[in-house]
Amino acid sequence: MKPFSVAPVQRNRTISSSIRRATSTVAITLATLFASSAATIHAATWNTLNGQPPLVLGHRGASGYVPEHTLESYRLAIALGADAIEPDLVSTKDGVLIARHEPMLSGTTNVASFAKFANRKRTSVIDGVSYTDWFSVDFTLAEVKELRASERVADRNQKFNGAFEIITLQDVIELAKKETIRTGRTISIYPETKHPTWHNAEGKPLEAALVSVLSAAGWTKKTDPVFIQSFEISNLKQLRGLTGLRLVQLLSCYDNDLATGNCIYIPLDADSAPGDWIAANDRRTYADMITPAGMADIAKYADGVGPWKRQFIGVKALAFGADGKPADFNGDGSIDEADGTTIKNSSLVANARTASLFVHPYTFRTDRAFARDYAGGGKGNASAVNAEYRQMWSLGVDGLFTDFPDDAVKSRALFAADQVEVIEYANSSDANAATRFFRTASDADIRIIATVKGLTRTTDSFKAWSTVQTGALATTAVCRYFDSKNIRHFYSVDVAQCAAYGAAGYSNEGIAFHAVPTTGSACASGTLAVNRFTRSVAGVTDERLSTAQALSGSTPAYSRSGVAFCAAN
Ligand SMILES: [Ca+2]
Ligand SMILES: [Ca+2]
Repeated sequence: MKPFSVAPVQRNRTISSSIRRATSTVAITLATLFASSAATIHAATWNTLNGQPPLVLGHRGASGYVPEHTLESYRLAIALGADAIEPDLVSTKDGVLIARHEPMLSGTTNVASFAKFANRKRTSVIDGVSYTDWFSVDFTLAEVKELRASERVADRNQKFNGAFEIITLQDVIELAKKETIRTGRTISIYPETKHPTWHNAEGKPLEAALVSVLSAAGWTKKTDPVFIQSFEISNLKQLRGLTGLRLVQLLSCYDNDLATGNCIYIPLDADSAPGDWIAANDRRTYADMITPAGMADIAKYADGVGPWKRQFIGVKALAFGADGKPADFNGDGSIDEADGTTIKNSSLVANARTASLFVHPYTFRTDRAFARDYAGGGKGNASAVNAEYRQMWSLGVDGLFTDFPDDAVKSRALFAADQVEVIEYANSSDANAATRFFRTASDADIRIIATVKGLTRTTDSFKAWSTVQTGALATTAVCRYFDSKNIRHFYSVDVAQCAAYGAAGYSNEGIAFHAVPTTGSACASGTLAVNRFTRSVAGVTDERLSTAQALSGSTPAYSRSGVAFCAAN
């Protein structure tokens, strides 16, 4: 991982992706179903350490939307459904713990614009790396309060730069307590001690100050809504002697090796090893800590681990050049994770579980490029975002750090119900709204994203089950075929029609989702009718599916031809 940098990111939720809805002579009939019988509605059982749903941890708040580590970022994370908010902690000159990701202040504040602070700039070495910057330990809290926060990532929202204050750990605690009362949900805080060895060298140790503030808040034991995390080891062992609160050992590596899908560990590298090991010239790395023996050692002083996701799910290139190096598989001009597919590259999760340690991986970002096996990949692709979360829920992680808590919360809810959301998009430039697109969590195609522009999400959406529901809610598989020439997809619940698509040369992309078949005219309790509408335009039958009873405003008009299937309500 890269503790001080975040790669350029871009967020584009509304036009991210879409699938051309059937514009064909689809004859959806319900004569042939893939239904089975017996049993009841299936819902996910959580494969977590305590059997509870995994926690959504607001990484630096809701840092995908507003500047990180501000009161506004934390408040937004809570509003978006996060279970915990994460203040990274560094010290001021007067020993107050403030929420910043690193002691260097120039990356996320306007400190460089203050002439009176110009002479505070200096060089300091942290975990073996030299930085020339303004450091938090050289500023009193009163001086820090003169600064304003700014967005770290160039491609994220810049409009709040200069608007928000730098806040203290105490501010975060007060917010969490107030919001716990207001929302009726337990809002936990997840403080991280940043660079404890460096803080010690600067004469500003973090541990006693942290425990003092948390104890004053009434938080001292494992059942209290606090997790304390650190990339170092000795300070966690020290904290174990100072508090009964839950402790989390963070883990990391230098980078993902796209050629192999393995995490790269380099001795004495700031990303590959704890800072206290680097300071002691100890050549072990985090690779030594993710083994069964390493996890057993961690369990002696900590309650869980916080690994980088690439330490157990790597991304391996799908194509290689003549030089044997990863190639630009998707042809977008750069070589990155979007040119690869995910592979399991270690037994980290199982090893942690064996040692009774919970696993809270980081960091999940909607506005990053995704590997191809995440629903075809694509930056900001809603289906890929959901697919990555689903992989984590399936693996049984106990929580995860995300910059976009709303996306994780939504994915968790769908996974719990074993459902996928089906959303309709419309081509806004089409006055007749003739071009409609549905997208599900299992749909994806980067070719579509590159080709189709100007789409807006409509209000029409429903939920379908990703796996077969048995018993009273027996489901039918909805097949999906792709026409690469006209960039469109065809869906059908009719086996014969699905076969006809294949015969017509369309590519079979598998089962799109499972829906509940209609039996008679009404949908079963707990389900929602998805109606089928058709019209003829220039001799071609244009079909739409909608939860509406009628479609208006189009010329020629659509006529309803019955219920296509029942979806989850
Ligand atoms: Ca952190
Ligand atoms: Ca590429």
